[in-house]
Amino acid sequence: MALDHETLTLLLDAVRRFVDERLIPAEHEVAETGAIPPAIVEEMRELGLFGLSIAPEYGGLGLNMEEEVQVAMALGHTSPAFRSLAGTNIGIGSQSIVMAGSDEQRKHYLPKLASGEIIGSFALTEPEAGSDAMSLRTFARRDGDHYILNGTKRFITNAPIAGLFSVMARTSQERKSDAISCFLVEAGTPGLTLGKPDKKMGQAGALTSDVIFDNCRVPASALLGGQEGTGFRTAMRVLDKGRLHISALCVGTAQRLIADAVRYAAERKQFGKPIAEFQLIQAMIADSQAEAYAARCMVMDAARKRDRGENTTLEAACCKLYATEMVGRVADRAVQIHGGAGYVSEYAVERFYRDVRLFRIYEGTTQIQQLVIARETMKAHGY
Ligand code: COS
Repeated sequence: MALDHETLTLLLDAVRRFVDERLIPAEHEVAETGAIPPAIVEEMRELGLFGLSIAPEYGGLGLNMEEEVQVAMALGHTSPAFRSLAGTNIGIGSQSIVMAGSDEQRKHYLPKLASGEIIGSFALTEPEAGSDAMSLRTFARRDGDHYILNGTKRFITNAPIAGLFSVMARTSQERKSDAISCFLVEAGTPGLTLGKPDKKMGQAGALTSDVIFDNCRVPASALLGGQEGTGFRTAMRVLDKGRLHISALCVGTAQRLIADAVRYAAERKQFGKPIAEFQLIQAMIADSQAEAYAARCMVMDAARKRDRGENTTLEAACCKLYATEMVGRVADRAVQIHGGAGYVSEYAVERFYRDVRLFRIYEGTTQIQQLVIARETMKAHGY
């Protein structure tokens, strides 16, 4: 459902104001403490950020993709930790249920995810199954009216604070997509434990950990959509959408980094004038701006195509590949423009440089995007 123009403008203005007035001033504290202040979490709930992509009948804002990516771009202007908190409820932690849940599962979980009352988490990756998602080993054995889950999930975003996990597990040993099912497992279920929060290179305040299933018994009603064998394809569809959202986030972060770099270049004087007046600095600003604009155009185009109901597997992979690599280059140039100051933590560019490194890895590495793009392109040419 598309919002009317005025409502969308009001929403985007409110998010941009919230980012400028509340989130940017709290970035340093979040980086130092690794935690988002509870008052900010509450304000994020009130703004509706947890329910952006969930339909109004379940209490969400029901944004279409073109609208959602614009909000993601706005959120990209600040530390990714803030977006990450709501990000799983907007994306990978709720969309399995939106796309493939039963009516009952939707009615039960979506309102709580939309309001932010619970955090949703997506448990696909395992110690031995990263890019090769289909090789996952977590097994769900049917036992009467229950399933018993065993296995370990790794690097699971928001696991330490999640109330609900969408868990991809095998219901058969064969290597085929039909062998993988999705289960909705609530935190606190006996047999589900968490590892220690991971120590990461960046994105302090965004939490990840292992999720361990040791004879974890769940009712058969926890099977997503009540159907075995649809988990892998659902996970791929969820990731198609998630990759567009991450690409939008990268556009926003690039815009922030460009703004920081321009401000610094205007203030910093060398050889008797602001370094912004030197053409070699201007070249870095120009390349960053052109690339951020290209990524923005790609994301908006792909989002509109998705809203028309067309398949965007190819476009989402193109966006993820280009936008995440782009923001890596932009962050690198922003540090370069800051010179020595860019290498110390007094300036945000140092933190962003580490934060953005993750974008090229999670929700499918750059190399997986290349693989998907090549496959889809060859398919389109009848290969
Ligand atoms: N949408 C819907 N269905 C899809 C799909 C998509 N985007 N991509 C694949 N599928 C379906 C295929 O159509 C196929 O269905 P059938 O078995 O009915 O024919 C099935 O899923 C298996 O697909 P495929 O043969 O392409 O599987 P592969 O094992 O070759 O893996 C990749 C495909 C590499 C693309 C997949 O493993 C992947 O995306 N890996 C990265 C995982 C990832 O992003 N991890 C990040 C962690 S989550 S934050």
